[in-house]
Amino acid sequence: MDKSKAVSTKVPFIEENIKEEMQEMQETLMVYRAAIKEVSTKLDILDYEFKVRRQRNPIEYMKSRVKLPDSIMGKLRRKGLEESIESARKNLNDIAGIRVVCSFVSYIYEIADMLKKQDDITLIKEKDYIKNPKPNGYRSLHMVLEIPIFFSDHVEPVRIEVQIRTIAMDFWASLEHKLYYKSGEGNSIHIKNQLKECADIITETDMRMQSIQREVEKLN
Ligand code: 0O2
Repeated sequence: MDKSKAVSTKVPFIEENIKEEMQEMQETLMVYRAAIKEVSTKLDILDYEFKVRRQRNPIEYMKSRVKLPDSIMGKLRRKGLEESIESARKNLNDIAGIRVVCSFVSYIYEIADMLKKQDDITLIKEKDYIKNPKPNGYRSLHMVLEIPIFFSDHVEPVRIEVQIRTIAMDFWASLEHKLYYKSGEGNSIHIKNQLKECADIITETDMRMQSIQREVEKLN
């Protein structure tokens, strides 16, 4: 058999496959990046409206990300689901994510309610880890929203996870994520207890800050 011929037919086929997969990945990223832009703009407008009408900015800062392919595949594996782009789009709610960091706890609920009221947004799922904190002390309001994205030839409903928390909650979650969250089992009870103690102190501080804010508002 002429080996050079066998190679020359196989390589273009593999290249074609890789090209197709890369194109699919690019299109998936495009869809989720568009959803992030859309929801971030909504949040920016709400923050701006607060500033103009009520002279305060409820949002301190926002962070957004599209989940990395490794992390997507890891999550599908942990959930026992098929590891493919199609399965990720069907089964995962947090490929696109926005974290909204607010000054006070009351602002979290105000921002969440204003988003949920918008006609083009559908609330798919909500987890209130502020009213019901996780046993490790994690607090945050999570919402999975679905929003239509208008492309040149079709409209696509896209899910995005919005996590809303205070500066204090974000401080704790960011450090806990680095120290503990994903390494999990290997950590001792002593470390767990210390992190939980810090979460309790932070909750107490958030509550005091909220009551100071109410006092200041009354004075004004
Ligand atoms: P990463 O790296 O931050 O993206 P479900 O959507 O219901 O199938 P899921 O995704 O576990 O299940 O939902 P949940 O409970 O709403 O948590 C999703 C995200 O919240 C996590 O994403 C973290 O960002 C954050 N989170 C949840 N629990 C903790 C915690 O104990 N500590 C910290 N620091 N963050 C937490 P990922 O994909 O796990 O990770």
